[in-house]
Amino acid sequence: MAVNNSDEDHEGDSDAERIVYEKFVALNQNLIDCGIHIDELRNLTYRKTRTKSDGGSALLRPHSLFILVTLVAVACVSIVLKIPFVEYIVQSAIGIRCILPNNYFVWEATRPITDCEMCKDVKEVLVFHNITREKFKNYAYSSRPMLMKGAASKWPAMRTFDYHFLRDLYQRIDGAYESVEDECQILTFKTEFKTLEEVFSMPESRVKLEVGEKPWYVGWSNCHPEVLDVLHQYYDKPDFLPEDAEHSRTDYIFIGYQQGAVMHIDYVSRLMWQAQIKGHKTWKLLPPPECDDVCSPVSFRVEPGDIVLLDTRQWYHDTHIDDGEMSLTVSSEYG
Ligand SMILES: O=C(O)CCC(=O)C(=O)O
Ligand SMILES: [Fe+2]
Repeated sequence: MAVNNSDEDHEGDSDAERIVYEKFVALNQNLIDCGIHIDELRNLTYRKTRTKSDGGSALLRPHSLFILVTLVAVACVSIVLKIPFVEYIVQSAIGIRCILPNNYFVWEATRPITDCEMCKDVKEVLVFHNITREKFKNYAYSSRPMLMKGAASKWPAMRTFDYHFLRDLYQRIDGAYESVEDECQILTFKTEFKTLEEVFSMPESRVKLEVGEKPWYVGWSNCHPEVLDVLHQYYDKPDFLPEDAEHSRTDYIFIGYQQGAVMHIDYVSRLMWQAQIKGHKTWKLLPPPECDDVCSPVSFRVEPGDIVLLDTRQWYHDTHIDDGEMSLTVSSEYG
């Protein structure tokens, strides 16, 4: 398929080409909003011209590599020197989790080509009620998005966790804030926050998103042992997961309003489970671009008490919270 040189030059494209182009723009909208030109993204991520039989990782063409190396260098220097504009672009562009391996550009340019079998027949999320470990065994390690209705509804966290509970926890445990900066990670999406301490210092009117206040949505990993000990008094890993599954030692919390996470995939080593503690959230999933021809987007809404299982390494995902509600989730990885 021919690659156009500019955003505007699309006359003569077939419908299929236009759809692919629009999808590409949608996937990368947050980067485009940050001023990254569509051609730079396309050089890094566009892989329609490759066939599956190429195998191996994606675009390691010389000019892509040059742009990639330059972007990574700029990212590192800007973070070290704290150059605000570039830092902002880089932070907005980071998919999720660790900066370097997880830098959106790096991950996009080096991730392996997906085997589209993983999404070929998936038209919707697979919903289970009262799932048992025995029944789950057959699905446990598939890339099929799954929704376990009400599986967390009896967790004490459902009655206890909120912004103030988490704030008090972080304020009273020595070294808790520092642990997020030094060993864990915070994802601040479209907000101006830089640290968890700033998130927990916003005025009450913004916590409640009163009229005139700016929406906010953040996520962070919890890796301080005392913080984890307290959190785990209120929930445990879902009981339907296989007994011999490996679990991540850090748990994530995502909290906030309106647009949740922007469209991204994750650089992680395992599958993800996420329990919806508060609020209703809609997940939008897109197959990787190389599977556009055979796979479809999937969307579903979760309620408090539901647990989502998702291969966030393969499915692009974004989230949106119902208007006027605060969403709060806990999540972790298993594999
Ligand atoms: O909960 C969200 O809004 C996004 C979570 C996410 O991106 C993840 O767990 O990988
Ligand atoms: Fe994610």
